[in-house]
Amino acid sequence: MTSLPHSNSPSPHRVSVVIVGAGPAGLTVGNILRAAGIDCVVLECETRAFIEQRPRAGVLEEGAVRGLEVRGLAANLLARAERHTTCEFRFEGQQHRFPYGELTGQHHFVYPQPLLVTDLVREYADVRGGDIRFDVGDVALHDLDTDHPAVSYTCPDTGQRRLLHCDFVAGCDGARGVSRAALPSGRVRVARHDYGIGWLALLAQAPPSADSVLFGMHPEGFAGQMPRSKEVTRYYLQCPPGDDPDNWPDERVWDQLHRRLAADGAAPLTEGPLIEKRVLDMHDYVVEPLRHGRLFLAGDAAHLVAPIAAKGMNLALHDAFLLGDALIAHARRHPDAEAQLEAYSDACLRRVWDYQEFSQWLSEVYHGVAAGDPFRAGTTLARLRRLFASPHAAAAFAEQYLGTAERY
Ligand code: RFL
Repeated sequence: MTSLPHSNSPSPHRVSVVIVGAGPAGLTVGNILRAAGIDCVVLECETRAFIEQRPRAGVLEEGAVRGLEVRGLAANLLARAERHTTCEFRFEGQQHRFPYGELTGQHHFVYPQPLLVTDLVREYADVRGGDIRFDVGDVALHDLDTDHPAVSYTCPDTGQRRLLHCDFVAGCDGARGVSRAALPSGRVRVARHDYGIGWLALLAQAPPSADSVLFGMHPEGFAGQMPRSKEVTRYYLQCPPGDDPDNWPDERVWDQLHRRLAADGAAPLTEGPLIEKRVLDMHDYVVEPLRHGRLFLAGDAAHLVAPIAAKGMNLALHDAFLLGDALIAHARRHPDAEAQLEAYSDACLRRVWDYQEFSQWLSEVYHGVAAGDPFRAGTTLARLRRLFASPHAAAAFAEQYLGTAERY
């Protein structure tokens, strides 16, 4: 946090809420506030075209989609997303279909994150008339532990510093933003976990090779397939952390995908041009608490979950629903408003920790066979077999995979 700068804008502007970051979390908070008639500004350091094309997530839990739907934010998603009720584990050369939809009565929606972001920007800016400023520079947060915080930034057109006074700041600027860094050390705890594993994240311009998510547990490393659309499929290959994507020419990628996802009776993979190839180091963090004074963190700014269990965007949306509702209660002077704001952090963190634990459990399932340790390989295969031998184990997995527990 920095001290308040002198603004060279003609008149410092005042709004109720400044939202830093136009990802799923920030745009959802913005839409919720606009629908309630609360004035807010979204500050985004990238251009609109960039954020509407940035490829990332695709798997959404039914609960997150219903949360968007009741807020009028899911029309396109519900019309276009594919529904998934089954995933498939491949290990020891065999296919094992896992019908989690039957076990939970719910399903996943598969809808690429750039489409969701496009929908949310359009609804916020073009339909609900929200103020969003793209391509801003050097966002800085000020006076967060007073009741008159402010946010400054550099205007892309004039190069001048602008200052926005507000009642609250929503820090929704993802894993590399400035909001988390504005938290005073000593007042918050950041818990970290490093899996010591890398994933080569790939996007292939090709239809999915199977109609469900595939998890391949292989002695040479994990491989996964996540359908994104009829034209584009995401694949993952376990690799050393920090590996260079240049070590993975296309022929090596397809060779390893074929080997690691091979199973008796499985259709061959459908190859296509690889349009994204990047190495992700698998690590997590959780900030506690998610509030400092008038700053509330939401989404990846507050907690990063390695994409092992496809949970990050789901958590970001869950935070956004709670934060949006709490800020509305405050703006409407609801008697419970302060309690709702106070409860925000704990309510989010219970689900965050549950999902982190599930990701850690699933990481061992994915990677144990390739750990080079026969003991870990043995226990990993026992875990996998248990999913298909024990209805209780299967039900527990399905509940965690879809996030359907009654309480967190
Ligand atoms: P985002 O999406 O990162 O948005 C943050 C926004 O803030 C902007 N920003 C700033 N703006 C102003 N000033 C600054 N100083 C700023 N710094 C940053 C950024 O440009 C950006 O627009 O965070 P948010 O909203 O919290 O959303 C989180 C999700 O994006 C993330 O959790 C998911 O993508 C994770 N994830 C998945 N989650 C799922 O639930 N299901 C999945 O299937 C899934 N697959 C994935 C994933 C993440 C992946 N990668 C790339 C790590 C697959 C992959 C490969």
